[in-house]
Amino acid sequence: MVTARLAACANLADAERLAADDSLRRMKILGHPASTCTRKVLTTLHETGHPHEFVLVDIMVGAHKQPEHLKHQPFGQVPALQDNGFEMYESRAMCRYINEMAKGKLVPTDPRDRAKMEQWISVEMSDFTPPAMKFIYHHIFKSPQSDDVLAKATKDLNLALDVMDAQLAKQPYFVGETFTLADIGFMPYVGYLMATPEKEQVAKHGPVSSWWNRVRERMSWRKATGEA
Ligand SMILES: N[C@@H](CCC(=O)N[C@@H](CS)C(=O)NCC(=O)O)C(=O)O
Repeated sequence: MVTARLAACANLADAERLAADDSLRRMKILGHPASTCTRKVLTTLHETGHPHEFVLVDIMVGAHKQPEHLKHQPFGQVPALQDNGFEMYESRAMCRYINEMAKGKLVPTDPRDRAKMEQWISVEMSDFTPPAMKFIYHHIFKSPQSDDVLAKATKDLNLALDVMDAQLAKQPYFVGETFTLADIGFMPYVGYLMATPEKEQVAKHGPVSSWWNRVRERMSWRKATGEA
C-alpha cells in the first residue's frame, strides 16, 4: 500500500515536472518503422529517454505524398517532428535537436571531438549512404538497379568501408570511446546492408563488423527497430 502511494506520488511528480518543463513534453515523430531516417530519430529518442509519440505515415500506401503530410515535410518524405508548436524535418538535424532538448550525451562537448563527430556524419551522408542505398533499394525495397550502377556502388562502398575500418580499428566508436550521433547515423544503413549479399563486403572489414555487433545490441536500437 505504502509502495503504491509512493509510486502514485512519483508519477504525480513526473507529471508535474513534464507539465512545468516544456523541453520535456512529448515530441511527435511522424514516420515509418522501416524507414532508415525514422530509425535514426527513434534511436536518438530512446538513447536520450525523451518522451515521444510515434505517428505512422504509411509510406507503403503513399501517405507521405498526401497534402496533409506535405504540410509537415514539403519534400514528401519521412520523418517529421512536432514539439509543442515547433515543427521540423531532416533526420540528422532532428537528432541534434532531440539530443539538445533532452540534455543528452550524444554530442561531445569538446570542440575537436564535436568537429570529428560532424566529420563522420558528413562521411555517412556523402560517401557511405549513397552507395549503400543502391544495394538496399535493389535487394530490400525491390527497386532494381542497373549493373553499371551496382558496379560503381561496389567500388564506392568499399572505399567508404575501408576508411571507416581504419578509424574503428583504433577505437570502439567513430569518436573515440563515446557513442555519439555519428554512430547512430550509420546504423540504419549498415543494418539493412547486413540483410543483403553485401554483408560479405562488410564482413571483410573486421573493425566495422565488430562495431556493428557492439552497437546493434543497444536497447535504443532494438526498440527503434521493434526487436525489443
Ligand atoms: N534527408 C531526409 C531524407 C528523408 C528520406 O529519404 N526519407 C525516406 C524514408 S528513409 C522517404 O521518405 N522516402 C520516400 C520518398 O522519398 O518518396 C532526412 O534525412 O530526413
